[in-house]
Amino acid sequence: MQVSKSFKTLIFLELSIPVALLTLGIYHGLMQTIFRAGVLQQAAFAKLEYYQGLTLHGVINAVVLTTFFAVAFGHATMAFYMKKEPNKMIAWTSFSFMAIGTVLAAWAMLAGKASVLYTFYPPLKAHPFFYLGAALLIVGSWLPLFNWARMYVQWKRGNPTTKTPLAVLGTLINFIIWFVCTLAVAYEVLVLLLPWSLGWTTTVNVTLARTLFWFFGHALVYFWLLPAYIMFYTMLPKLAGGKLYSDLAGRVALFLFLLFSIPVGVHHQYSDPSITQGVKFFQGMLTFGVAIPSFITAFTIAASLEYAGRKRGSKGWFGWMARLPYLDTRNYMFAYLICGLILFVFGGLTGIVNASYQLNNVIHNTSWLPGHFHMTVAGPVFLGIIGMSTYMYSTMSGRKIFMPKVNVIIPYLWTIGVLIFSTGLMWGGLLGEPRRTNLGMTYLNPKSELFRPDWVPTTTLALLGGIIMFIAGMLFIVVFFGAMFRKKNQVAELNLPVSEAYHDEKRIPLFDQFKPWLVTMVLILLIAYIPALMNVNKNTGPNAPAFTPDNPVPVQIINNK
Ligand code: HAS
Repeated sequence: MQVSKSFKTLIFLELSIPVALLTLGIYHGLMQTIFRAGVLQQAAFAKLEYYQGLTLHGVINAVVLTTFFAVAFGHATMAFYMKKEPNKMIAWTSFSFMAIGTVLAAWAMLAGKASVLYTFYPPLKAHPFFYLGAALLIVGSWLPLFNWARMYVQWKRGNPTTKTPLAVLGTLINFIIWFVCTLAVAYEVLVLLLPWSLGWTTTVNVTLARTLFWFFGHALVYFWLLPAYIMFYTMLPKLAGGKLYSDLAGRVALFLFLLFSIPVGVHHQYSDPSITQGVKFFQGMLTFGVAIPSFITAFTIAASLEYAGRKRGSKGWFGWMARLPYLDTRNYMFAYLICGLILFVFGGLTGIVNASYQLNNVIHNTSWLPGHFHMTVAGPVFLGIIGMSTYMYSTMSGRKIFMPKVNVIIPYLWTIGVLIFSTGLMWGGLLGEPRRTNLGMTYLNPKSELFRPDWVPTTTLALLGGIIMFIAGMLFIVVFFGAMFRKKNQVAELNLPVSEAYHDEKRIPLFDQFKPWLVTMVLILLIAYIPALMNVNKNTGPNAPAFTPDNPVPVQIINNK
């Protein structure tokens, strides 16, 4: 499909700005492993402090990159399937909000005035520009939903009995989840944090802020994940040389995400004393519910891949696995997606460990956690994003891939890095190694009384994985920007791989409309969150003053000394 120059420029900016920032994000990832392995035994390196680097790492990689990509990919998907470009004025306004927000937050972090990590939990306090930046980024990313909803309604009027394309359904569901969950974080930022940061209030309600954050925070992970799921369902079977085993399974999975993505945030607060056990138990059960669409996906995609392998002439039960196009340089998206799936097997299983109230007591706030989430957000999510960014840039600009052989190796290198890295972190976590801690200052410094020799092998393993991931990440940046210097030598068009369905399944109206699902979603949300907020209201102690991450004394007392 041919698209206008303005639309192309918009997509290129939405892809390339976060990829440029990723250089900083990846660098700070490597620095984390170096600090934690005790190679550096100091609070800062190259004038960037440990927590400042960790904040830059989390915010750039997990918030900025993912949000810009979701919007760019959503624009491409909607335009491709609806055969119509979104309204450009709305799209550019959305981009401007997101870009200004990113600049404000980046300034605050680089100036060392917002070392509050990507969860920006109070009582850590940031400069007002950080909160304002976050709010602008979020509001900017809301606008496309209204744009696409209009396109969808118009399309549906002309095609009332045609099944909504799965990719369109996924995009709309993802941004509805995003809109609903960000309402809570918008309240947290605008009503609790910004006035506190501006000095209009002196203390903050930490428990309320955390509960509002996690109303948003777990749905956030599915906002990251769903673009990758759209790729798994609508592209991977085709890339593998087969068909999608069941289109209906994809629809069921997507609608289940709509129901269960948000009312599970309390599973991040199992250790918070203000929330009672009943609420924790209920949201814990719903957390097992949110794993169901991923199990559906695992079986559906495995069946699709098996079909592809058999079509390619495989024999026996597992022969199909060997027949897939793992190293085909022209079909490189397959490599990115299959590696993401392999990592997600482990990311998903560790998620189920986290979800169990009892097991969570063992791993909460240990390095097990980053072990889990690097096999999810740095697994299918990151690999889907970087593979698709290269693909979209190359096809829409008409430029060939730079270093195609390296391009197809990157996901495997990254996967090996993540597997080593996460093994180190999770093994360490089981030995009690804390997350978000500059271990080189104490526990990994042999001169310290607190030295823990049993954490040397685990952090060294994580360092090794971190170095491999860093190399793969930098190679991606070279491949992505390298394409910009190549001559245009192919047709420039918006063209996404489209998987055919294996079965000709009839359209079931329930799985092709939003209303019943939205009503159920709201009901479950109310049942899950009214008691949680009542708990917070009843059991929260006094508000807290501001702290910095490296000092147990409130900022005001330090400043008065
Ligand atoms: Fe999680 C904490 C539970 C999924 C990200 N999670 C986090 C944090 C992040 C994160 C960033 O219950 C840390 C937040 C912080 O900073 O404090 N998580 C889960 C559960 C799932 C889950 C039950 N998480 C994700 C995804 C993420 C993500 C997805 C990012 C994208 N997580 C938790 C809990 C905590 C938590 C607790 C809080 C812990 C605490 O104490 O703080 C589920 O959605 C997982 C379901 C997934 C599956 C896997 C299905 C497998 C598939 C692959 C199939 C492979 C094939 C290939 C077909 C059941 C689909 C075959 C081909 C061949 C060739 C073999």
